[in-house]
Amino acid sequence: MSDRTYAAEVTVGETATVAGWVHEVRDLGGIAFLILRDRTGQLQVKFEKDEMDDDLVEAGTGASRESVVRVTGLVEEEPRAPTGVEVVPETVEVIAEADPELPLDPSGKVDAEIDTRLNNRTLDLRRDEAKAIFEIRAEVLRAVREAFRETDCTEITTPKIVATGTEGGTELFPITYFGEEAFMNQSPQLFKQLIAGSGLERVFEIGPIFRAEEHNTPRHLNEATSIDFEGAFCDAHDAMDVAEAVVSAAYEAVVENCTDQLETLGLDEEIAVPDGDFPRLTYEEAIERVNATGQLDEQLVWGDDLSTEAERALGEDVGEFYFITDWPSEIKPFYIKDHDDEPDVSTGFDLMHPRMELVSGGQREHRYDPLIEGFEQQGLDPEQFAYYTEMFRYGMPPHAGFGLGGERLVMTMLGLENIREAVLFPRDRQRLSP
Ligand code: AMO
Repeated sequence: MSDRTYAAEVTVGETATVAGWVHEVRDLGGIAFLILRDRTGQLQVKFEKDEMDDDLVEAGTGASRESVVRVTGLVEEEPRAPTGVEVVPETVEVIAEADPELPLDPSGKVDAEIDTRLNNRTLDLRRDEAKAIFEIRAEVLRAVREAFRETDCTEITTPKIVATGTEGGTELFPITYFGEEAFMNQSPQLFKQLIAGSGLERVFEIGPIFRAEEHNTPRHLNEATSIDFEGAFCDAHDAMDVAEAVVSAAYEAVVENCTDQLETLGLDEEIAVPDGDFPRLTYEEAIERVNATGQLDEQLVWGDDLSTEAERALGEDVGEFYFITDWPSEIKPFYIKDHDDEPDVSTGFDLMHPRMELVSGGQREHRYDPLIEGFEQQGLDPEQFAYYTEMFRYGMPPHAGFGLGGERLVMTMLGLENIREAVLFPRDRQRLSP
C-alpha cells in the first residue's frame, strides 16, 4: 500500500491512489460524488455516469457508508469541491464493505449517546471531534515528557501488580498472584519515592493507576493515567514549581501544535495558555474564601475536606489555576510530611483547575521514625511496607513530588463534560469491555 497518498496531500494534474472510508455518496442523477475520508480529511471522487464504465460507477456509488475503498485517478482542480480538488477515478476497489446498519453515524450528523459511542469506539473515532481529542491528548503527553526532561528528570516505569496499597485500603482491586493476594497499584507513590532516594534523584512516570472506588461520576475513572513526579532535595514549593511548568507546557504545546484539532472542537479562540504563576492559597485561606462565597449550606471548618460544591465555589471565586497548600495533616496520607513547627499542618498541596482537582502532592516524610509512626497513626502495619521503610534507613534525602491526572488535564483543557471522552476505552463500574 506504499503508493497511497493521503487525501490532503494529492497534487492537481497527477494521478493518485487514495484509500479510506466512504464518508458519503451523493447521487445527483447524471453525476455522483463519493466523499472519501482518511486521517487527513476528505476528498471528492467524481462519477460522470454517461462517460464512465458502468462497473466503475457501480463500485464507487454503490459502496455503503464506512466501507473501505481504494481509488486511483487523476486529480483535478474543482472549486466547487469541498477541498477545491476532486479525483476522476480510473479504478475503484472496495476493500472492506461495511454493514449498511451502522450503530452510530461517523459523519456526526446524528448525535449518539456516550455509551453507544464507547461501545463502538472504532466508529466513534472516525468522527473528527473524537479523533481531535486523542491527537491533543498525545500532544499533551509529548509536551509533559519534554517538560520533565527539561527539569532533569529521568522517565521510569514501576510495577502495577503490588503487594500493598498506598491511597487507602478500600480502593484496591485484588488479584491473585501465583496463589497469593495481590493488588493493582493505586499509585506509583512508594516506588517513585524509593527511586527519588536512589542515584536517579529526579524521576517521572506516566502510567495507569487503578482505583476501586465505587464512584460513578463524570470525573472519576477506575483506571486512570497518572503523571507522577518525584524529586530528591525538593520541598513542596519546588514540586509545585514543576507542576506549574508541566501544566503550562501542555497548554502551550496544544495551542501551538494542535490548531486544526482545536478548530475542529470549536476551541481555537477559547484556550488561553496559563501564565505559569498560579496563586498558592493555604488551606486556611481557601476555606475562608469558600465560606465567604456563601454558596455552601454549612460553613467549612479546619479538618473538612473540600466537597465538589466547595471546589466549584472556590474555582468560580479564584477563576484560574491555583494551589491549595498546607492541608490539615489528618486528611493527608501517611507519606506526606508535616511542618516541623506545626505538626497539625502538612506540606500537602493540591493543584486545582477552576472545575476540579488536577494534582495532589507534597513533601514526603523522609525520617525513619516519624514515618513508622505515621503508618501506625493511619492504622497501617509498617511491617507490610518493610520493602519501603527499610530503604529509609540507608540515607533517604528530603524529597517531594506530585501526581497529576492525565485525563483530568485533557478534560479540563478541552472543557469536556465527561472524563470518559478523554479515554479510548474507559474503565468504570459498568464498563469492562471494550
Ligand atoms: P491522588 O489520589 O490525589 O494522589 O491522585 C492524583 C491525581 O490523579 C487523578 N486521579 C484520578 N483521575 C480520574 N479518576 C480517578 N479515580 C482518579 N484518582 C486520582 C486526579 C488526582 O489529583 N500518590 C498521590 C500523588 C502524590 O502525592 O504524588 C496520589 O495518588 O487528578
